[in-house]
Amino acid sequence: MQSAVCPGSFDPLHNGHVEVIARASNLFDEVIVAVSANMHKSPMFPLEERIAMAQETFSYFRGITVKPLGEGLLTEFCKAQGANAVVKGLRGPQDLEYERPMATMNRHLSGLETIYLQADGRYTHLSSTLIKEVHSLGGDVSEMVPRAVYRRLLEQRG
Ligand code: COD
Repeated sequence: MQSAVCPGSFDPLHNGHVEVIARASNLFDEVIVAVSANMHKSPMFPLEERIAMAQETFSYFRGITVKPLGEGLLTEFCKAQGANAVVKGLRGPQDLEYERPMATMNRHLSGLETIYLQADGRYTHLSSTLIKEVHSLGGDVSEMVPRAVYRRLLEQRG
């Protein structure tokens, strides 16, 4: 069985993430969405809530599971899960510049391969950071995030 891991902070998950993860699930028997606890900044949503939003969203998909990435190395997580590849979405050259050293490091550490999927043109402007900013300033992000996320964003606004 060929398994891949799609790691990220997913703070919060948005439709660009969902589209890439869904496409990864067409290429692999199993896709594990690994939600990172190790955030450089304090997240808007705690890990448990980011996991719950992803679980609700991907419950409608076959072959996709959601797990906490934990505090350790991605390479160790992949080994423990029996996954032989990591799948990342690329919006453009800046994403590639950001991802390239991590991919090289992961291959150096354990031979883990990284596969890049080009982001769909409908979603290349989406980032969790921009979505949080637009929402906090009163903008409508309902078309940019899954329903499970939008509901929680509205709850946060009160
Ligand atoms: N369309 C398509 N894909 C997108 C879009 C979009 N609009 N926006 C983002 N993506 C992709 C990103 O390129 C990324 O591949 C993925 O979605 C997740 O995005 P984020 O922003 O939620 O995730 P990051 O960048 O915060 O996640 C960083 C990791 C958790 C993957 C990284 O820190 C990591 O691997 N940590 C584990 C510890 C470790 O092993 N460190 C050493 C690394 S060498």
